[in-house]
Amino acid sequence: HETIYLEDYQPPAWLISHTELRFELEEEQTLVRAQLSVQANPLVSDKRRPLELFGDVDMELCRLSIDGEILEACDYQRKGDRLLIENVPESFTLECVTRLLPHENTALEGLYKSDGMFCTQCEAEGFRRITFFPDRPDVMSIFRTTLVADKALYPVLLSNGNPIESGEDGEGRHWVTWDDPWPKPSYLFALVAGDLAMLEDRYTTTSGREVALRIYAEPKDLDKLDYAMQSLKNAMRWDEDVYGREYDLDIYMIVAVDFFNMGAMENKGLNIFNTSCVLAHPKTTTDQGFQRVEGVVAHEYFHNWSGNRVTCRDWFQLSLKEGFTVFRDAEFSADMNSRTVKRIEDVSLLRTAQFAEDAGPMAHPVRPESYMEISNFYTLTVYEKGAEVVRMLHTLLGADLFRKGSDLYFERHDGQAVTTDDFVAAMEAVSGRDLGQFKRWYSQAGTPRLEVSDSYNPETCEYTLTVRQSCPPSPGQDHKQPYLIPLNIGLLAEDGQELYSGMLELTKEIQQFRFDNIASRPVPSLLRGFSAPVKLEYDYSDEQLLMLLSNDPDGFNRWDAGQRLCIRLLQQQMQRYRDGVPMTCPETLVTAWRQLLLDESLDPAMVTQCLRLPSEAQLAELAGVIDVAAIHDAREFMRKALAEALEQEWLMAYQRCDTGEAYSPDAESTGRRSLKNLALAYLMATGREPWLELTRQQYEQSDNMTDQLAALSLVAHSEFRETAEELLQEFYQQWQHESLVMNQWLAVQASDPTEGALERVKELAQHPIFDARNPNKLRSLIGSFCAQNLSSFHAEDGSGYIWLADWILKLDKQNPQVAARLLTPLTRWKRYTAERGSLMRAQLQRIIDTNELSADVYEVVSKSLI
Ligand code: HT7
Ligand code: ZN
Repeated sequence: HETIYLEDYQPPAWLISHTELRFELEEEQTLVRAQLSVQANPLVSDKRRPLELFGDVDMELCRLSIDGEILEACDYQRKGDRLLIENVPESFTLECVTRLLPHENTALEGLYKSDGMFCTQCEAEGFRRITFFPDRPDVMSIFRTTLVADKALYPVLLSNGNPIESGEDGEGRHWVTWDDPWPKPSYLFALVAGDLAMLEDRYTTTSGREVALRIYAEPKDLDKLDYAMQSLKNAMRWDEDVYGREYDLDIYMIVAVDFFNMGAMENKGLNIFNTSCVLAHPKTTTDQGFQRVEGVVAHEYFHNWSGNRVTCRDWFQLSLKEGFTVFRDAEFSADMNSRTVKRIEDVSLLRTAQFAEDAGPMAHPVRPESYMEISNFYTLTVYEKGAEVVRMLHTLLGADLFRKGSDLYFERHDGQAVTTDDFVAAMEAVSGRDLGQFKRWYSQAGTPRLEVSDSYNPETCEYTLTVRQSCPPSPGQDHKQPYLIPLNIGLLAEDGQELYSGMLELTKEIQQFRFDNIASRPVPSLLRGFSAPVKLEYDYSDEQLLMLLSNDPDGFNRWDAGQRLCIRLLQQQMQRYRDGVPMTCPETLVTAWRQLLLDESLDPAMVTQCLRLPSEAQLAELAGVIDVAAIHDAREFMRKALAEALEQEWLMAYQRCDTGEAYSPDAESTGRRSLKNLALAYLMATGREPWLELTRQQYEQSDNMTDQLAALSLVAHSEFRETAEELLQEFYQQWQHESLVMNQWLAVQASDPTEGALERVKELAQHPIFDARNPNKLRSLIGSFCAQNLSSFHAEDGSGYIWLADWILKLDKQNPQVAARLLTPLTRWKRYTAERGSLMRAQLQRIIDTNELSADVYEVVSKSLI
């Protein structure tokens, strides 16, 4: 398997001004005729470079011609996935006919079938499974596409842009031609053909363009499209208000498909969505599901500018579009809901999963330097850390200059394929700042560490903060240069009064900051709002953390103070567990939590965040050596202790939040439901029968999936095994025809940590509802077991590891992208205790010893074994 390097980038020698495609879609095969208008790139001086096209090794080439002259096999060379033609004229028409077998395409890249409908996925390199083409993002072309198919089976025929012509051929087949006036890279091409229902609405842009909004799905799901439509309209308005960006075509389409490798895809004018990210109905979708739909619909819409109008020069620049677009969608969601809660959720994900990635064998910079398979780099680092990098620019420049910078970036580069350096250059131009040091965030991997200490002189009233920054080595990068880090802080008096707030800019390895006229020793509130993606250490006392938890004006840091305290207490219990000493839950924590629970003036969504113990995954990320049993038992002990100590208060909170109002997915109702269900979870943690009854009652009486699923999962994970079986069976009977609800049913069971988990997931893999070709089903069963059920996956005998490796070997032949992603938990073997680590390593070795692994799986396994 070949490695591609950023430093080897060469501009394309040949450009394609226009691409005309004709698809003859049939049940047994699809014929694709592509006509490319090819011109030599005037900016490339070496005129002898051959025309380089990419095409999948297994794709059947039926005909190739230049200006009507058929090329014989000796006129070109096929080397792996490349096709080279030497001595071509300065400008010519290339015609190419390929034969595809979409019904056999289980990898879900290129043209494939999802539940009987044809659809495509071309990012990153799927277009080369459709036809031979310079399938690289810096070759942008104007596409015209004709789809021909049986009219009864596929009444709806869609592609990018606007429909310009259609007709019938008299033999039950019909055709539609679509024209997209905007030049685009091949990864943004899309088509859909199927028997689809549609929800239609309209939107008028600020400048008066009338846009038809159409969301397509299978007819049974037509009643689940309203929320996505409302989210789309909100996103369109927001992008006009906040970034001055308008939509640029007459139609915007979204299609929901059940077989999809990721969340959604921003194809120009024709987004294709995983059903899990677009369908929403109170009866079948949880609050979390509603929020995901809102966020993903906005994310894909925002790509129309950050990604489509201005795209990436090469795939090393992926974060140019993804980091920026995640930042944009996070700000949108923050504006639509609670800003602090959104920030807490995003930072929690970063601290658990992205920090773990940064510390693992696949660690890479936000702008990677090399890859074997680009699909492996659609990572939390590129997306979430990339968004944090953009957020830091926003923090350093302030909102106004940042907006000027983004305006300049879009104006300078509209219609171009550019780099992260171009993005930063626009920010430099508007601010007059040199951001050279800042760019290390793009080129250096690993999570920086900030060690903060302080001193106070009561005589001079001077307070000094000393900050030392460092960054651990990562693959291929032993030494890191200091970063430019915006550190937002506040200084609080003992009584909680704020004495100072502002931003410090760190540029050196060690730096001191002096604050004058500070009347008494303050408590520092550090890294407010998580102003940089770092690990910050400061030796807080328990009392200081409790003070910050009740008084910090920064909501994020109030939550963070509580989390720091819980983490410290949990780590102490883990040590007690290992020492064989009884665990304890300090009264100070109980008192602080009681205050939070009883204070009716607080936002229930914030209270929920504060009263949630750090997850097992986060405790694992923080551990030097991961001891799964100690983490699980210490956390369970604390959960039960807090449940029992505050039983009355949990019940009061439950009753207060159980308002009986009709379901609405708005932020306030969502917040109330989150506290209600958290309270119920703690009541269930006491193990007492009355709460089982209350949970069962909620299960039976709720009018929405949030409350029903919360109740189901609490019973299913409890020691009340008989009721668990009964409710799981009842739930299955009720929802067996709703595929997305069945995914939740699988996930609830796969994440059940009680005895016999592996046997249960093995049985579920045989259940008729499970379909191993569907990535959502695989993620619900295998993904949930390996990532959410740590004590079962890491069973002492290694049985969880063997089960996962068996699946990887099977899936690699079928869907390499999904196989490589599911593999992640095994790659972290170095972090675990020696016995577990060697059992995990043995399974990685077993996988790599197998012949003919895909590049996707080979890259992940080989890098993990180094
Ligand atoms: N830009 C989209 C990426 C994507 C993708 C990548 C690899 C394989 C399948 C895929 N489906 C979608 C998603 C996004 O960030 O908007
Ligand atoms: Zn994206």
